[in-house]
Amino acid sequence: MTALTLGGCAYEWDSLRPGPDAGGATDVGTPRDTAADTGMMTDAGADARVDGGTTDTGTTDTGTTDTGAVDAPIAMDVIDVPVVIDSGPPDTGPRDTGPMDTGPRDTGPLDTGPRDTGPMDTGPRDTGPVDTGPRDTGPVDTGPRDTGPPPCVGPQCPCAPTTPAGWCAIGAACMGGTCVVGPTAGALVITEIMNDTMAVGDLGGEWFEVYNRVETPVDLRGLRVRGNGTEMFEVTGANPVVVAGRGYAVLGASGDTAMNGGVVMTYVYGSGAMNLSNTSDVITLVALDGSTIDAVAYPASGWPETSGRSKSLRPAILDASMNDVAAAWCPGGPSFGAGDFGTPGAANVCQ
Ligand SMILES: [Ca+2]
Ligand SMILES: [Ca+2]
Ligand SMILES: [Ca+2]
Repeated sequence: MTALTLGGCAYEWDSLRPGPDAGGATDVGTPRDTAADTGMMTDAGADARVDGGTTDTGTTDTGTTDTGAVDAPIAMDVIDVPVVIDSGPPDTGPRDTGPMDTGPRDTGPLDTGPRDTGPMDTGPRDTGPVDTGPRDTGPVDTGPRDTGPPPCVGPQCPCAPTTPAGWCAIGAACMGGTCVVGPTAGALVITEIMNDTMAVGDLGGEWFEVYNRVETPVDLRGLRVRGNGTEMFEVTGANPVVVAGRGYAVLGASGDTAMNGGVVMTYVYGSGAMNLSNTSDVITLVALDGSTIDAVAYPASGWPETSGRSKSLRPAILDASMNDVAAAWCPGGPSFGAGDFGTPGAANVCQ
């Protein structure tokens, strides 16, 4: 038995070791020495060492060196959660109450489903309390006032020939949704002239007809029309004066059907602006740039001239150059309105 002397007191060596040691031949302390305690000068073994890892699941320490495996640190699992962001335009329907909708826009009359994510609402008009999206395209708007862009009007408007909101300037054609500037010469053709009425007075009954040769509707505003002498008027107005593609427009002295023989005018220039002589006269259509779109000059003789019948360009001839000669014209019919003859606003008929 080994003794240690401290401060004059003698202690038994084994009583200072960690854990109880019986001091006998066998070490029964905790942790237990694995080597036999000889109870002599030294304890050949050593108490278990502490592993450097977080948890030791390896083999039991047996000696002075820990030869067991060290547990790998536990890595924290991070689970990615995808976040879906609605990147579509504002919802133009009533406030949605459902979950996220990734399908196309609703087209029904009432939107009670999930939020729209499509690009454009082409269904019926909104009926909800607040409309902040693009302008409705449906036929009837029963909801509050739209706050989207107003419908396009005027010659510079983006064209859309299938809707009434799209037209181009005279001579321009709509290609791929864009008005492509074209030559104005010949873009409109003077096709019919009612210069000598019978059923109604000339003052309110005169009119002439023009044909739009292109498929794109045109806005006539800005068009100037010259007669003989100093006669001239310009087509103006707050609203577009539209001629359908491949369609006819009638410009007349009066918009009163009781005075004009029963013609629905596209544009009324007023009898003070221009008169159409019963003998010889000229009508010239002038574009914004001053160039001539079409002109027709009829002389006092040689051209069809019958009181109560229009001068009608033969229906197979819809050309601004070919309408310069007498042979291209014929007396018009059938009777319309109050009883004069012609086809205001429609394809010509020779009678
Ligand atoms: Ca006349
Ligand atoms: Ca001509
Ligand atoms: Ca006609």
